[in-house]
Amino acid sequence: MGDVFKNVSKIQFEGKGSQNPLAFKYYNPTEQLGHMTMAEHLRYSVAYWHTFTGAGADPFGAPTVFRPWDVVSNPLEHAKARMRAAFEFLSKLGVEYYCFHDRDIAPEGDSLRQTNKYLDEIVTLAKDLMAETGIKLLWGTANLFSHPRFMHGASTSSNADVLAYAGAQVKKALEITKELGGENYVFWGGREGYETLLNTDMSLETDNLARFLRMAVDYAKDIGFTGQFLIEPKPKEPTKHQYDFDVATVLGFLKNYGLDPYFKMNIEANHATLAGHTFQHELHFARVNGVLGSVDANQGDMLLGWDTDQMPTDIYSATLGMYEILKNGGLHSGGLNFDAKLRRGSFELEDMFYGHIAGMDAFAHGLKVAHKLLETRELEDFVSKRYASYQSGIGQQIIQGKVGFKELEQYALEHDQIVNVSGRQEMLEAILNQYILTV
Ligand code: XLS
Ligand code: NI
Ligand code: NI
Repeated sequence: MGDVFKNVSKIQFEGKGSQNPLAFKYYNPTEQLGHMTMAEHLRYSVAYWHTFTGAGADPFGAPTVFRPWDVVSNPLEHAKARMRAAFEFLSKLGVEYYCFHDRDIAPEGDSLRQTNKYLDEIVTLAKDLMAETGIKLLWGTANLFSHPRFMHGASTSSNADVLAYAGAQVKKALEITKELGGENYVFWGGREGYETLLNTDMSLETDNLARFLRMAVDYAKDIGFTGQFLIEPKPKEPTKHQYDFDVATVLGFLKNYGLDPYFKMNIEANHATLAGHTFQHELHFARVNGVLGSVDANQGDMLLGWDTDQMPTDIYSATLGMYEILKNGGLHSGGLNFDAKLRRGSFELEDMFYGHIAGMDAFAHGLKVAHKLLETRELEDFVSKRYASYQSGIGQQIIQGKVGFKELEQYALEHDQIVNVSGRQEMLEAILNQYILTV
């Protein structure tokens, strides 16, 4: 392991009253909530790309971050030094999982063969460090968007050679994810979309996307990879229109191609808001359709129209997110992956801790509130009462499929003096605030 974070010792839980910025105020990993500990509920994960590989560059300026491991100039040695530091950071933060793209952890060589060799060497190191620290791989994925070869897409490229290259890359990424005991494998289609329909065969592209996913399912079977496949919806950026727009779009796509039994969703809060939804909406829609798999925990900025990937500090959104997750019976093999980066000006080493502690405390607080809400059933009881008309009489007959328009007409002619009751939105919002403020 590395010794880069010399000034920071293992982050401890100090509780609500603590003023120490390097301590948890709400996240107490061993605290029991229901039949699970906080750590078991939350399954936190750090995103390798933002926290270890990202360096603060943006379209207007150079990187602002220079980490201690960046003094190493040989690309493979650099990747190793970074990985040792990564495991030191994860251990000190007390997070049990991490996630990576193939190209975050190892450099590209001059050929695919060379690149795969680099990857193998890094995977050997990762295996050792994982055994030493007990840290696990939540999910692996392949970066099919950064290299210029993916300018027209990866599995949806107009160039068949690119689709073949992407297939080779996912094959390798699946193998290393399996080797490292990864619990899931994610597809986020960074370049899988289009810029203009004037040059696009959408029908061929979406068919190819489905063919590609089918190949992944088949190959996982071949090698005995039993992790959960996840798709991460996003409506735009980098392409103008991403094929995986939101959970509803992806679910329709999967069903259309008969792929729905093999995939669940990895829901990112910032992607939800870019699609014009709330984080809770995406989680809820996925949950009621049985496809809530994992979460990329971050937040956007309501005033900006792109994926700002900020640390999730909004306790309101975290609370409603945890409410959906608890109602889902947890995330099972998924987790809460901080797909979030520090602001460009937060370039010092300590900021890595401050950012993650803020996110971990926000979701731990959210978990406690959501747990309490579900214990008292205050919101749930309200909702079931609101729909009580479907438990007897005509409502029950509708649900049982016993009536058609003729029977509905007959009923309505006899019951045309409709009585409605209030939806009580403001009262419910006040109740929610009360729970948030008293935990
Ligand atoms: C980008 C995505 C990406 C995925 C993994 O917007 O969030 O980081 O999580 O490829
Ligand atoms: Ni993401
Ligand atoms: Ni994102």
